Amino acid sequence: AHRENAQKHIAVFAFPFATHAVPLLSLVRKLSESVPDVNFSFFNTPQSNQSLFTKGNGFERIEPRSVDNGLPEGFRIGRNPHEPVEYFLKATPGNYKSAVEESGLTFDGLITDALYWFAKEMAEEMRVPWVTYFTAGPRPLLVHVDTDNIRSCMGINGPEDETLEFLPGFSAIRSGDLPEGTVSGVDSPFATLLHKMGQILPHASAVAMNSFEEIDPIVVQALKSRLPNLLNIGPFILKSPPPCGSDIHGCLEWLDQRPTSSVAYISFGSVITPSPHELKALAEALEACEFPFLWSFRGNVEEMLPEGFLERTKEKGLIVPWVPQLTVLAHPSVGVFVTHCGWNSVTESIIGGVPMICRAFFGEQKLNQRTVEAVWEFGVTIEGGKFTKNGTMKALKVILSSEKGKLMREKIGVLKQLALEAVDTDGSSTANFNFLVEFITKL
Ligand code: U2F
Repeated sequence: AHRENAQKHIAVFAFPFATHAVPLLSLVRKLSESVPDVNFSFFNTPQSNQSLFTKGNGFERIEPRSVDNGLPEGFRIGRNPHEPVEYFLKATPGNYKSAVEESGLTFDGLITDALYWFAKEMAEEMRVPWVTYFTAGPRPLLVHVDTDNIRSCMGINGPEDETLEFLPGFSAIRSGDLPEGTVSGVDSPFATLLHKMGQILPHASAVAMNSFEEIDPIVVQALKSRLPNLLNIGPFILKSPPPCGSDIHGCLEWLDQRPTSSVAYISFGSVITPSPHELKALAEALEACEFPFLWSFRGNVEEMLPEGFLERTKEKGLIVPWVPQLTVLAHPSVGVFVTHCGWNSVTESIIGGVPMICRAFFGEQKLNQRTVEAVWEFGVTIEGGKFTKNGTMKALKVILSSEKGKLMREKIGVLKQLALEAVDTDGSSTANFNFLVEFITKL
């Protein structure tokens, strides 16, 4: 699709939920800085685009364009955070097809969230290359690419404690740690989406991912043998931090006044709020032990936390609706991250060198949790998988005041160093990113 003397134009398809569109836009921003003669159309829901494109500069030559979100008229968000995703998937890929048609543009390339397996066929119709971006880590990607193999070795709905000895680097991973939809709940729309994605990704022109090769060498090697054009280009937040990191709630100043490695930082990402029961248990544990805490809390604090909790803990705790997480985790006062193990959070914890207390909820979070605990050994899974007062206190003590905790900090420090080296001038992620730039330049 080469056109002489005309600017090239690339279509980008974002997935508008959780922390998918943010890293994709960061990648596109960085590409637009590196390949100056290319325009990008960023196809996404109006809601997601609105939050992404109001936050600052650096967006020249990136045009936000709307796709239908598939929601029925008058839809109101209820308790189930997955409901809008299900509606959206019903409207996909039709919504992207009509948005591309309506734009009236001719494109020279397609970059999409890796979830969009249908983009392969669209790229073929458009006669352009298809580059995908996988926003989580290498382990879930290997699971998705090898789903048929895993199913034939383990069967469907088998015992949860069987380990995956047959998959490179997976001997400590149990069936129950796999993303739902791999060997149970295999008929759900999202499971089908991931399964198809795994089958089609080997045929993409390139699979970029927000990770670095040294993070998990055996798994990355296995992936490379299945995905010929795998490009680990992360942690991308180090290359292109999102322009929304201001500290309006004064967290950094508050952290400045706490001792080194003493603070528990708590956040459950952009989708999940734990049940009232678990929130109560977590709050009680924080109140009962001596450690200071910083909590990024979505929702009404007064209603959702125990009565009087705010007042009683005001000396040692700070609860705010949003923190600049990357900077917070890099602050020397933070000693532990209580996390749901979303990939961005795990990565940012590694960059900060902060051990984790893991309470995974859905998707690939359990796999991340198990990897943190049993492969990398710089974190613990909360006892019984859910917050209880005692279990939480125990985990906080292990990490913040035991020799084991110190060792975990040393171990995560090693990976932090490797992450920094990967994005350095002669690092592996830089080389992979340059390869991608060259690929886009030649379109
Ligand atoms: C989904 O994950 P989430 O969006 O729930 O969580 P993360 O991947 O951990 O990303 C949360 C991001 O929000 C930022 C934080 C992360 O970059 O720095 N943030 C912040 O800046 N301030 C706050 O107060 C709170 C959060 C999904 F659930 C996961 O399973 C996937 O791994 C993930 C990526 O695909 O998407």
